[in-house]
Amino acid sequence: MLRRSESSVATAAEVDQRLAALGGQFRDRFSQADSEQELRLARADVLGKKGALTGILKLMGAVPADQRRQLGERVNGIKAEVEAAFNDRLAEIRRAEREADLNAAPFDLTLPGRVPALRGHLHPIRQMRDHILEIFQSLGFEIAWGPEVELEVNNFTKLAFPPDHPATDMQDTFWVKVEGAPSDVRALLRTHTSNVQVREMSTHPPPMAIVSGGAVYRRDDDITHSPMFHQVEGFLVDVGISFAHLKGVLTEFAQRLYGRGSRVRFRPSYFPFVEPGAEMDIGCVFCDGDEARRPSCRVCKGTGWVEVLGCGMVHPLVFAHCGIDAEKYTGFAFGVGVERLAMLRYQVPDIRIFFENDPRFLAQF
Ligand code: FA5
Repeated sequence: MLRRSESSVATAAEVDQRLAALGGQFRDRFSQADSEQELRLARADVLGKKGALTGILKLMGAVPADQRRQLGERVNGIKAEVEAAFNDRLAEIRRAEREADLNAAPFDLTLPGRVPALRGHLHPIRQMRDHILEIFQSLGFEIAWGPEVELEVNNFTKLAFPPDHPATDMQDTFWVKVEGAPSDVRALLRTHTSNVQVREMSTHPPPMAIVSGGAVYRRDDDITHSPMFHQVEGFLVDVGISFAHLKGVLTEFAQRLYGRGSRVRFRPSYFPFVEPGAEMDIGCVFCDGDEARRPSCRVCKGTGWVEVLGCGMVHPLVFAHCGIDAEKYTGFAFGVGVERLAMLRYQVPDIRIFFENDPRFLAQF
């Protein structure tokens, strides 16, 4: 076993030996490094936590005091040489990179961009909504928008829904809590786009011809009913407007959408905010009303017709609620189901497919 003085001597000799071994080999490593990353790795091999010089520095504590100073100066001198060699090589590498950049072929900002192989597009329901709006715009209607979270007064009350009307039931409607509001101020996810009628008629004097589109919400769910779906609402108010105008505009709309030969029919129906009221059906494109296929057709349920919109003459009560003189003005209104029209146009047999967002389906539009 070595005595303490012998072990110290051995350590001094070991430091000496290791310094000699380190010699100039770090210079070779640095000059072989071609990138900043390689250079930094080479530096870590010398000066990093487990580096050769760091190991030597750790031994210095065991070197006898009388030799420590001289040996320490040598070690520090080598450390300074390593740093200087590293900085010189780093400067060389950076210079070379800059030169390579300058000599590279110039980047042409005017080159056309690369077209991605797969391009997205608007959802088919959005395309359909926009198409419907465009048809009405081409017939002279202006576009207005309304909110999806609406006050009860605009969604039901001013549209003359009696307070106990089934559409206002908890089963039909998604009510929204309004923090801090008085108990008679209630809000909901709008159940139809007819709220836009109330908003526009309450703020603009006639004449007006307006269309609006967007999402609406109901507690509905089957192959032709979805809890979230889209409607386009339209209304026209002026002096002398009759049911004949309504039929003319909606028949023209259906024919522009489905072609001149398309069949439409109007059936009397009830909505609290129109009088008289009607529903417009379009001939079922799935069975085409064909005697053999019609009875088993799931989409038209054997009738040969699919209901696409509700409509009618604006009720005088609605005019009164919105401050319009019902003695002077008359008007018609309609609300179209966008998904229904899209199902018929693209022959999609189940409304839910639109919202599953399967790329194989969406890519077809
Ligand atoms: C209404 O929503 C009335 N606001 C329409 C209206 C406007 C009538 C102006 C008179 C004047 P209705 O609930 O029938 O009516 O809905 C209109 C259309 O929306 C329906 O013809 C149907 O095409 C579509 N629709 C109704 N419920 C759903 C549903 N859950 N999913 C998909 N489409 C639906």
